[in-house]
Amino acid sequence: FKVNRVETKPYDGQKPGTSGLRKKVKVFIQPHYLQNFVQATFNALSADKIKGKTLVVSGDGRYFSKEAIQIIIKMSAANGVKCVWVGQNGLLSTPAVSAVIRERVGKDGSKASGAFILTASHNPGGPNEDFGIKYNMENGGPAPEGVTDKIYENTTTIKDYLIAEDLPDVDISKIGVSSFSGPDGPFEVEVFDSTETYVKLMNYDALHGVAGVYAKRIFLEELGASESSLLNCTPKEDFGGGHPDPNLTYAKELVQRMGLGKSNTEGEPPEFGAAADGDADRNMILGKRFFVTPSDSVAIIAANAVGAIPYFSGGLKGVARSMPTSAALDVVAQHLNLKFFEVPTGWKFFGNLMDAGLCSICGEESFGTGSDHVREKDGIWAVLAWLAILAHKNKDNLSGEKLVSVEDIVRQHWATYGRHYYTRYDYENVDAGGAKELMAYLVNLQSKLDEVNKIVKGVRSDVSNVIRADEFEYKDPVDSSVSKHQGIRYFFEDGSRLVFRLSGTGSEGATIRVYIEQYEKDPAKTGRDSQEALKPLVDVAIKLSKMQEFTGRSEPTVIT
Ligand code: VG1
Ligand code: CO
Repeated sequence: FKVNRVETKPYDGQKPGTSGLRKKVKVFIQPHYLQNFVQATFNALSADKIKGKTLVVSGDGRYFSKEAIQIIIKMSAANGVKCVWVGQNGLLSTPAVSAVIRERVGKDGSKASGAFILTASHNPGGPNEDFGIKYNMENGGPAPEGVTDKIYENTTTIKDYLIAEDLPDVDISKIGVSSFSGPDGPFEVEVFDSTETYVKLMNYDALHGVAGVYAKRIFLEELGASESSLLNCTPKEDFGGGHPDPNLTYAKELVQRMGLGKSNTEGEPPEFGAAADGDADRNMILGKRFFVTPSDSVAIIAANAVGAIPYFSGGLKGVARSMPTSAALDVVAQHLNLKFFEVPTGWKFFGNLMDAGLCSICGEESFGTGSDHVREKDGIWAVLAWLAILAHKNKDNLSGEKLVSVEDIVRQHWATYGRHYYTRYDYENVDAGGAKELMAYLVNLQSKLDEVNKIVKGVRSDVSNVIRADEFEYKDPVDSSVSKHQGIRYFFEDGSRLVFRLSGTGSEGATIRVYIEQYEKDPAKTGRDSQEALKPLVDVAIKLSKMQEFTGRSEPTVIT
C-alpha cells in the first residue's frame, strides 16, 4: 500500500470529556472528522508508541463502528503501526480491551502499546444517537489528562492526516491474520476471538475456589442451560433502541424481574440480578427485591474481598473512590486501616494509583466498580466479585437452606459500618449557558458560608449547618499533576454532603449532576427508604442551586 497525506481543517469541540470524545453519529460522519481526531491522537503520542508497534481497535459495536474500524486500520498502517488487533466483528468490551493490552502476546512475543476504544458507553446508539472514541495507554488505562489535553490541542491546529487509501477493507467477521506490505515494511491485521484474553483473566481472578461453585451454577447451569436467564445479550448497533445504562430507570425489564418494578406478578424473583452498560464497564447489582447502591457495592466488595476473592488473598494495597461517590468506602478503609484515595470523576485517575501499587479496589457512584486486574471499571468482574462474596457467606450452607442473601449482606454491612443514604439527580440536556451560570453561582456562594446557612435554614430548619465548602481539586500523588474545577462540595455538620458538577460525557447541551449523601450511624435508623430519608437535603440542594431559575426544570431527568 501507499501512504496518502490528506489535507484537512480543524473541527471545533473535539475535546475528550470524562471518557473520550462523544458526539452524535451525524457529527462523527462529517468528512475527515474521525480522521482528524485519530491523527491528533497519533501526533500526541511519542513515535516509540506508534512506529513498529501493535494497537488494538474495537468497541461496543455501536452504529458506525465498522466503518470507523476500517478507517483506523488504514490510518494506523500509514502512521507506521506494525500490527492492528481487532476483536471479532469489532467487538471488545472496555475492560476486555484493557485486559488485551495488558495480557495478550502476539506471535512475535510483543504486546500492544495502546488501543482505540470505539464506544459512547451508556449513551444510546444508532444513526441518530451517539458514537465515541477514546485512547487507552500501554498500562491498559484511559489516556491521562496530559495526553488528552495534547490531543485536543492538536485537533485545533491539524492540517493533514496520513491514510493508506488503497489498503483493502479487512473482513473483521473472520478470525485470522491479513498481511500487507507498505513503505515501512509488513503490516498486519489480526482478528481474534473477543472473549479469549478476558475470560482467561476472569478465571484466574474470581472463579478459583468456592466461587466456582456459584459461577458454574449460575453461568453454566442456570445461564447456560436456560436462555431465559439472559436478557438482551445479542449486541445490536442501536442497543435495541434503548439506553444501555444499567440503573433502575433504564434496566426496566431486569428491575421488574427482580421484583422491584410495579408489575411484579411472575412469582418469586431470582436471588441475584445484574446489568451492564453498552461497553460492559458498568454494573448494577440487584438482590431479590433489593437494589444495591453502587457506592455501597464498592465498599462491600472492599470489606469482604480478602477471604472471599482469591485474587486478594494477600490483602488490599489500598482503595479509592471518585469524589462524588459516597463515603461508605472511607469508613471501610478506616476500619480496615487501608490506604485511601479520593480522585476526580472518571476512571483515568485510578490507573496511576494502581500502577504505583497503591490501590487494589476502586469504584464510582455511577455504577462503576473495578480492581487492579485491569485499568478500566469492569461490569462482569463486579458481578463475579459479588458472586464470590455470596458464595463465601454461604460456604457452610451449600444446601441453600439458610441462604445469606444480597439484602442480608448489605444490611449486615450497614449494621457494622453505618449507612450512607445516597441519591443522584441528573438534569440532562439543559441549556449549556444556564448550566454554566448555575455552577458559577455555586462557586461564588461556596465562599460565603453565612449566606449558605441562611438559605439552608430557610428551606429546612431540620437540616444541619454547612461547615465547609469548596471546589474540588486533585493533585495526583504519583505524578503530581493537578486537575482543577472537579465539582463543588458542601459539607454539613452531621456528615451529610452535597456535590454539584457538570457531566463530561454528554453529546448535547449540558447535564448537571447533583449528588446527595447523608451518613447514619445508628443501626436502628439504617433501614429507611432512601428517597424519604434524603428528602430534606434534596430540597436544600434544589433551592441552594436555584435549579429552577437557572434551568427551568422542576424535576430531574433521571434519579439514581
Ligand atoms: C459519567 C460518570 C462517571 C464515569 C463516566 C464514564 O461521567 O459520572 O463516573 O466515569 O460517565 O463512564 P460524567 O462526566 O458524565 O459524569 V462510561 O460507562 O461512559 O465509560
Ligand atoms: Co461504560
